[in-house]
Amino acid sequence: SDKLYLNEMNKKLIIENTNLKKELEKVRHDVANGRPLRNKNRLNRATTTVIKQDFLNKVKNWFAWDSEATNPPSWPGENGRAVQIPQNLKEESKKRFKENQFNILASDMIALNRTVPDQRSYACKSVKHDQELPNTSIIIVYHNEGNSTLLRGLTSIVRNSPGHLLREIILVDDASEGRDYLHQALDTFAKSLPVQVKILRNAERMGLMRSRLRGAEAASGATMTFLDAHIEATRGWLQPLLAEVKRNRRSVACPVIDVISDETFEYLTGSEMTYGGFDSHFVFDWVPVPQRENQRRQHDYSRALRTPTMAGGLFTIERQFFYDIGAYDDGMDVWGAENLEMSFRIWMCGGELLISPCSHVGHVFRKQTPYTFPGGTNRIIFKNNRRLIDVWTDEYAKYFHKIVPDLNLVDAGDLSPRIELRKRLECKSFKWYLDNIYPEAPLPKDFYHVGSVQNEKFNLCLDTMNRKSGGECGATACHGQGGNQIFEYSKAHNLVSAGLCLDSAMSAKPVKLSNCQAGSKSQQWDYDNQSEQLRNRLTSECLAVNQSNNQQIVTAECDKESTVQKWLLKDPIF
Ligand code: UD2
Ligand code: MN
Repeated sequence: SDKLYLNEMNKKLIIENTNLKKELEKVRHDVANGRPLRNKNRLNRATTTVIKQDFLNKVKNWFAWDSEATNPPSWPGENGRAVQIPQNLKEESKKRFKENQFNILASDMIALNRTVPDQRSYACKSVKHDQELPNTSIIIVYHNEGNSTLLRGLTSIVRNSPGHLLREIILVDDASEGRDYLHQALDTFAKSLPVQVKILRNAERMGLMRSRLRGAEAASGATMTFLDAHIEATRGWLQPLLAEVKRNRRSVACPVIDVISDETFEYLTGSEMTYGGFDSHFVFDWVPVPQRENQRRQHDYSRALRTPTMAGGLFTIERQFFYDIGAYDDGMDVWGAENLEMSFRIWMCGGELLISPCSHVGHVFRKQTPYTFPGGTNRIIFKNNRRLIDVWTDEYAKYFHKIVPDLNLVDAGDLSPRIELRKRLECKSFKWYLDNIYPEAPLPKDFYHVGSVQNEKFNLCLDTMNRKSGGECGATACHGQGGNQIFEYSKAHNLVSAGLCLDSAMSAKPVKLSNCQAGSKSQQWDYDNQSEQLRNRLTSECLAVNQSNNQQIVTAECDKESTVQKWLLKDPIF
């Protein structure tokens, strides 16, 4: 029976090269020489001593999907721990980082079925889920994905999901290049899983949006769950997502996204106190969950958050509702903007977007994308953003085009199908979305003026110079192109640009850009129409061009005659 067992394992083994075959021969030899392998632990032990680490990894994979199997806690990465790269492999791991923009060597050292601590908070432990949940088709698209990350993701899904809820797993290979392991070896691995796996392979690069559309067409589950290809699902992750969709078929549910370190693959619990928003330049951002939302859910931290936006990669949606609400914009390419597009669409057209705090999935966050953007990164990202902005943001579209003038350099393609969709679904306005779903959005809402702030005499305009919080505000020749010269003069008397407030805590000093703080006097300015001065409420001094350094903005004792203190609010956008 040991031999049978070994044969059985042998069948499942993915043999990629003859070296591994030789190693397997060694194990066979050991068996023949009276070193029986009675069970899988025994096999693990035998293999640990007999064979090389890479072969051991293959052996581990045979059992990976078996949720009963656990690994010795000393194995690399177990219990979500960080992996230590041995000194002699450090060089190589650095060199190979760019293949995936994460440390694939660290990932390779971790068992496919590594344990990760249960991520659910105390509040979640007492939640009883409906036994009859809709099933789901998992859809994962990838272009040039790492091997062990993809396989560990699949393994974690199978191990942590009740089998009857997994209708199937659909993989869409978006024209990966080279990477032999994504072919026959992946097919073999997929067959070994106790769930149906369909692998679709794009003949040409379709980008993540159209790849997901292709995956969705092949799905047959009641719901669809989209995931990135470098994730780890954790205990109990699936049921809360399905429960939200069952409660309301127009709900789209995201898990909390935990962080898998791109360097060490340490598993770090994601925050349940942040949810999805966007920054002043309309890029997805995590933002703190406001008090109003915690009050709405009556401080029950097991209840879903109504999130303004989603990160984009991980969510469950009813299959029919996905189409009802407009699927994806198939005019978007490669990467970017589809997450906000879908978020706005869901809220504005009658759905709801949620984060289930009781569902946790880890994701390897990368600092850069490892893959190419055919046709140029900027062109693609600006195009996708135009398709988002021009269709969904009404009067704010003009504002975005002003603060990101490069948007006007690209052709957005034919928008009419999406505009048509918005009409057909009778979606609400973007203003409604801002007022009701995301009142904290870093966009001008209650203002006297949005445009440039100009000193006519010197032809200088306030300019953030693209500086971050803490940097000095500057002034440059008025160019009328918008961008960093767009300032909001708000009803709260703040001068705001790129989400930062003009701040003058000390008299006669350069004026800074700081994070806006409601009520902070150093950030409040009174505009006098007559004298055209901007007077700071803390110092009572006036905003002035620094005469010895034209690029700099200072405050000075107010003097109605002084030409450096005269400011006009010009070029209104709204
Ligand atoms: C985030 C989302 C991602 C997507 C993106 C915006 C999470 C965790 N991830 O970026 O899902 O919404 O924001 O567009 O929320 N891919 C292809 N073909 C391509 C390019 C990418 O199949 O041409 C795959 C890629 O291999 C990966 C997935 O699409 O599996 C997402 O790409 P990513 O991981 O580079 O995006 P990420 O996590 O930075
Ligand atoms: Mn990703």
